[in-house]
Amino acid sequence: MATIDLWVKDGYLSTPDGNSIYFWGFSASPDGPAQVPGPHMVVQQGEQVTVNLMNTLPLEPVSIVFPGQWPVWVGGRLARPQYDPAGNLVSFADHAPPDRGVISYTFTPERPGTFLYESGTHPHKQVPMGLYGALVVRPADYDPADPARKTAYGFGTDTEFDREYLLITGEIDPELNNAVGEGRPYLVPRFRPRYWTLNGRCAPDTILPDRVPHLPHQPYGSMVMGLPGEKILIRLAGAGVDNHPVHPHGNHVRVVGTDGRLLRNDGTDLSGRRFTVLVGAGQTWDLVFSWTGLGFTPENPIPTVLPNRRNLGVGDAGWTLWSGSPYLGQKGDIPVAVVSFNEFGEYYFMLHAHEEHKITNWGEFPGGMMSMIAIYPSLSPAVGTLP
Ligand SMILES: [Cu+2]
Repeated sequence: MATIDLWVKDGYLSTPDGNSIYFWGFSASPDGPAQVPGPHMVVQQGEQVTVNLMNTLPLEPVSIVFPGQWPVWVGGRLARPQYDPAGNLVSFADHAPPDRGVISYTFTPERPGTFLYESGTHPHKQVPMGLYGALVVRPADYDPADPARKTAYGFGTDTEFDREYLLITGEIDPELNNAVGEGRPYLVPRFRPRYWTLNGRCAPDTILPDRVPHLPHQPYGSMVMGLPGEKILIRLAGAGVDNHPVHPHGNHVRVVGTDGRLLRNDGTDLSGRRFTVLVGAGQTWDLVFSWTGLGFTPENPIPTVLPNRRNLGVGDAGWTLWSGSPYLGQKGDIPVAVVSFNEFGEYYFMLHAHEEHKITNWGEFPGGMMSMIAIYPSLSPAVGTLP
């Protein structure tokens, strides 16, 4: 049995343009900071999960809904919607009352996959305020020590992976956050994001490591790092209200699952390669990606065919992330007027929302929903490991 304790708190998010935005988030401990997204929940198929929620907000009840999980129990009965005395729907599930109220949910995940969890109380306000996170359900036969059983969907499902990343999309309209923080009304139809986030961060903060000290409320980075030929599992989850075309620049991914369902119909493999994956609001996608270097193999590491320069992180001074060499692991000549910023010949490809107004921070490029896929000549085995 897994037990997960979450505290609802407030705090201030940091954006790369210097803004500081009031938010609500889940915290993994009574003394720790609220965070966006909430702590990753990583659980086992068939194992009972209890989530205890403690709500420190002074005025708002808060609940959690677990899309894709059923039944969810509260105190020995099914979780059920909550209404105020006037009969208005307040929550889609039993909630923790404001000012240190508590609630416990219990469920047993039947299927492996990637799922969201989020507030079911005033969700038009509480979810954009930051009360969301992701639930990863490991298949029952998951064994990270056995390559055939280190999978997203179980032995024999062709979803083996070497490293895995969880990228959760979201949007921030600071007007909403400010209004909530100041107790002012806010018209939801006027929702107009100024920031678009991956794991609660805007580019270029997205490429920083996990748990950098200056981003206490945004602990998860979203740079996808791997070695040539490795199978890299990217779990995408759309926690916001908008749809985002996520584009792993210059690379195809194989889509193997969606909404916690393996893309397979009996014996028929329904997985397929895509250049851009549209992450719908509330959807999840599981992608397996391998960078093969257009001919790279460990036996024949050089020369690779040079990736198209338009697909690499090459740009104005300050935005070149490429040594100019086709030889992974070495540095070479670079195009005239660009500067090398990589450390040991690695390749960087952008991973970004292909609606390009979303790769800005309040109108300024670069920013927003953008990260990098980095292919290194060597990398620690600990990189790309979820708890
Ligand atoms: Cu692109």
